[in-house]
Amino acid sequence: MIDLRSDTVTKPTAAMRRAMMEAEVGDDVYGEDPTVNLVERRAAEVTGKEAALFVPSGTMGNTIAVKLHTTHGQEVICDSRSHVLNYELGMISWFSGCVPRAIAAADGILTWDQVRREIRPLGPHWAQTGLIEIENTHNMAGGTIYPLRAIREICDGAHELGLKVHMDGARVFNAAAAMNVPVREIVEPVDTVMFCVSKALGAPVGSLLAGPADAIARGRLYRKRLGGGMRQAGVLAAAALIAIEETPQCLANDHCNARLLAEGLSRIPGISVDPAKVMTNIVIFDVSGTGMASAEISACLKQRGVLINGINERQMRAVTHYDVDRAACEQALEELGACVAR
Ligand code: TLP
Repeated sequence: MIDLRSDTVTKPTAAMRRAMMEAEVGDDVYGEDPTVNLVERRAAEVTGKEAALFVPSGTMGNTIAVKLHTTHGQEVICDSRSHVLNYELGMISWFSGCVPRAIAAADGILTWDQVRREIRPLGPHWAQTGLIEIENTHNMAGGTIYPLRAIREICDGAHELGLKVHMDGARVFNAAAAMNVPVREIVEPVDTVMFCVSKALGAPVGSLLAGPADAIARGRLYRKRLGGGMRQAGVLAAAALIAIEETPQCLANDHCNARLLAEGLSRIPGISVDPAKVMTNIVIFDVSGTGMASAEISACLKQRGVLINGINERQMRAVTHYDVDRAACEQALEELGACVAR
């Protein structure tokens, strides 16, 4: 199967499997797992933050971040297609008791001007703004990247008003590879950042939440409350370390393959996508011109050995990663062409 459903499907590399086998471990709830401690230190270093927390998933990392920065009954400003709003089972409300204040941003990229207009004080009718959340790269907008200036402006504006900014940087390493700047430079202005090692970086499990030491110490308690005390998690942290050190160099290749896919897709009648907008490893394309629903196309592709999911009736998402090479992308295009031509 050529699996383009997500970069979450990547299998651990041989180096990761070796490191997992040889990992030194201890009970991380006691803070005694040396490999977890190492990955947390390394994550703090690469993000330029004081401390980091190893969590089982991106969802848990975002959930803890929202909880750290807000109190019950506040609003969280985010983009209308953001992962925190649409794909985390309402955790903003369920765990933190907050209401999302969604802004429909072009390409998923918020600007300070848009954010500024939605900030509310506590009033007779309003819930106070508690946090601003930005997603970089933006998944459902097609792996789009925040310009450094936009991040800086949002953070400067927010900080002046005493507000915090959390970055869902599940794929911030993809942004760094595409922009050719270090991750720490991208995340420098934000208060906290979550990044996933389990996506394009290829580790089997895990994400890291980085930020100020006192916030991360409080986050550790929320992680335990959420059932995220993982004990001998060094076996996972070992793979995470390899993911952080070794995979970033390979991401440019995934981005080339995504561009190749987008260019091929744009030549298939009935499919529309702008290849120039594909900056990283995610391609969102519109199939409405084919007269087929995305579910029909998915089903046809599956029979032909290709997995690509719809994100709604008209749009589909293909995500490149190290387990799908250029030839496989070309094959996927051929099968897609055949499906829609029927
Ligand atoms: N994204 C998954 C699905 O949940 C959609 C995917 O296949 O892309 N932030 C962003 C931007 C994400 O894309 C994801 C996962 C998460 C957070 C959550 O990470 P996990 O799945 O580890 O909870």
